[in-house]
Amino acid sequence: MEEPMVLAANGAEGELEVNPAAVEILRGVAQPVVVVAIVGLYRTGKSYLMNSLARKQRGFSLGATIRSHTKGIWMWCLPHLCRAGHALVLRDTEGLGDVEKRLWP
Ligand SMILES: Nc1nc2c(ncn2[C@@H]2O[C@H](COP(=O)(O)OP(=O)(O)O)[C@@H](O)[C@H]2O)c(=O)[nH]1
Ligand SMILES: [Mg+2]
Repeated sequence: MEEPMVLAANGAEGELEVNPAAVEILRGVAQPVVVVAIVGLYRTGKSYLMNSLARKQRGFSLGATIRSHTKGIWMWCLPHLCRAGHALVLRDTEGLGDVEKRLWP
């Protein structure tokens, strides 16, 4: 994948919707997979760390303001950088503690 894509996000009614295109990509990975996922408070450098693990300057979108930036669950499938023949699946998640996020529809 050239860049990350959304794996799951809230739909109009607040329910979690899975992106079928992302599932297709995961189904197509034939190599053994190493998955690294991150969760935590928003604006704590999660997306930045995930880009660093991919050794990329860009990728998962970074927040430039105090607002929560990443929405839903994102994924990025790459060749593993040090384990030959393995795929690396990075998962970046929406930060916890966003005061603008509604808890109910
Ligand atoms: N200088 C520096 N900036 C960082 C670091 N980690 C994150 N940032 C910056 O902090 C802001 C929030 O980071 P982000 O990864 O979007 O946080 P997230 O909401 O947890 O995903 C962005 O502007 C990042 O560039 C770090 O280790 N060093
Ligand atoms: Mg983020």
